[in-house]
Amino acid sequence: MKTLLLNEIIGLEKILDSDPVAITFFIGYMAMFASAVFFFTERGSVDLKWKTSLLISALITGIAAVHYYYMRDFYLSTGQSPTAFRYVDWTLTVPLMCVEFYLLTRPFGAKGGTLFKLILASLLMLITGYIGETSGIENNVFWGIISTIGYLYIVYEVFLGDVAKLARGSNRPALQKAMFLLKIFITLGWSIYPLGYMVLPGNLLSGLFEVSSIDLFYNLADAINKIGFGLVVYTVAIAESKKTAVPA
Ligand SMILES: *C/C=C(C)/C=C/C=C(C)/C=C/C1=C(C)CCCC1(C)C
Repeated sequence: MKTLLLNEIIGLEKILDSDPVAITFFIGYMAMFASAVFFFTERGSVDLKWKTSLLISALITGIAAVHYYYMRDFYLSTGQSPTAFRYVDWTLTVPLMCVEFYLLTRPFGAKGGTLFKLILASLLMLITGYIGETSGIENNVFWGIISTIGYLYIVYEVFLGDVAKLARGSNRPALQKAMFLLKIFITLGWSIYPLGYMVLPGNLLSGLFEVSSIDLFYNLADAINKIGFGLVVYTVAIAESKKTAVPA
């Protein structure tokens, strides 16, 4: 029993030494976990109306941490991409990121309908992306294109649609700065995902990297987007809370 455990640990060490993808699963897990604890405890430093936003950030990184825990094990024991875990994670966390946009612009008149459209678009993006990753090489590009339509709709909403209009009309510098940064996350940060998808066999960039490196793209993108997004929300929450604080 004891030697079995030791052998397992030594095996694990070897994998970690030689496999950068495995390392990013470990780092991703720890980083998500630490961020969740951070956002959750920092709820105490902001005004009441910002507490929900920080709670959502904590949920996004917390849900990701749990999935990274399982994805890491799955990858270590099979050497395969944990596609199902990945998409369950995204299906929970991407709509929550839409909720963050809604909460940021709600004081300036955001409507539930806008949130609904964002969530619908993200579900279209993720469900078709999952089909594309699992339904075989021939269908890979087709489903990728459908998924990209959902993605582009979200980009449109944030740059030109209701979300953009409300943020522009708000005359809150902190909010406008946050919206500017979130736009960068949505365009540059989120574009890492379709890039990773395109290295799958049969897709536009296939052969450029090893297939397993799709997880390298996804793990990097998750860390940037989930933690970075949360930090932007945190920054605006702190800035806006100071403004309204009553000196004792
Ligand atoms: C925390 C997780 C996030 C922010 C995940 C975002 C995922 C995407 C933006 C995925 C996009 C995809 C495409 C635009 C086309 C190919 C398939 C996907 C699902 C990888």
